[in-house]
Amino acid sequence: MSATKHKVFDQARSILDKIESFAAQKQEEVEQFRIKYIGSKGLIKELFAEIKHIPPEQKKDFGQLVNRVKKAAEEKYEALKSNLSEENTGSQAEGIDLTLPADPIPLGSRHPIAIIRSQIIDIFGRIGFIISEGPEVVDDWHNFSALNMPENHPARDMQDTYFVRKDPDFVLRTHTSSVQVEVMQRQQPPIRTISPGRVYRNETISARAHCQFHQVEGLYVDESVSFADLKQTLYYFVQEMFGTETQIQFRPSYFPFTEPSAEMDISCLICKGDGCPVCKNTGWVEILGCGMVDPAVLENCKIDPEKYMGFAFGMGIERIAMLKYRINDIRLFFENDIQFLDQFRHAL
Ligand code: 2U9
Repeated sequence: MSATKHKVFDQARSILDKIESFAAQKQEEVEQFRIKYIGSKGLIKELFAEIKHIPPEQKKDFGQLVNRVKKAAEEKYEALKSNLSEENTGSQAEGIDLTLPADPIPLGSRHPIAIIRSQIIDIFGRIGFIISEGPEVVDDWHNFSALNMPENHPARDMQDTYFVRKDPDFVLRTHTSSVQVEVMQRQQPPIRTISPGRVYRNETISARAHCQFHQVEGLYVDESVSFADLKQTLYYFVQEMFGTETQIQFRPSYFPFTEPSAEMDISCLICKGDGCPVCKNTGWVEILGCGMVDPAVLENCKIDPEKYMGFAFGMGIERIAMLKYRINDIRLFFENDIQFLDQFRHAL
């Protein structure tokens, strides 16, 4: 093989290597590649021009090599072009106005139950109540027995309670009192705590009732706690939650875990007491239940009822939210309808 043959064959191979290892960051570099190799005055054109100087017996080999170089250059060029247009960089990107504002990312908003829950926690927090939380699956004793609901009590009825496991019984808590039972077991008075949380009851779902809802229960146990303390605490809550014009009234009631027990109404927010469909023309709307903790409950939780007494109350967060935001169907809270939820974007 002649020296000349070596030289042009080597040149062609070296060009092939360079083509294969070529990489481009910018569109201009791709264009430079095209001009250098594929263009009408490019290196591949020069290689083809060399063919006529190659001895006839080597023409076939050289021709095949040059065709390989040409094919490699064309393939590389196509690959470089599509890579860069995918990455959208270089001069092509210069056609894009990078100062344009980005598409807005839709932000979520707080759920009305979360908003009201925070407000309630805040209001009671200002007078020294701390938050207690606990599990949603609890044993029979924490949900019922400790709270003066012995085995055949109607509140334990299968209709109302979701059983998770039988014997020993575990249930989805029907109220957050189970959390406060645990607090009392752990800690001696003074106790001043609220327990917000989700509860479950086997109810037929309708505009007014759901099988899951949220409660806040409060508990205050100390050496000298009276019904007057309970009334004053709840009056403060109502003033903060519904405004200073709001009136309250108590009606006697019955709960197994409190004695005496009461339900508390507030003057109707809609008609201010004149009478309307929301208050069924009574001028009053019930918002919570309350009472003095039954001494038997204190005793069950190893707190001396001779030394200590307490008050407790419980309210449904959905009920408070429905009154505040004038919502007439409890199911809306659980449907995650964006149009419904979006209305509370500016609520807090
Ligand atoms: C302990 C002892 C007593 C909490 C109380 C109520 C009255 C009450 C209802 C309001 C609407 C439940 O969400 S609702 O359906 N609750 O009427 N709850 S007294 O009493 C307690 C709590 C804990 C240890």
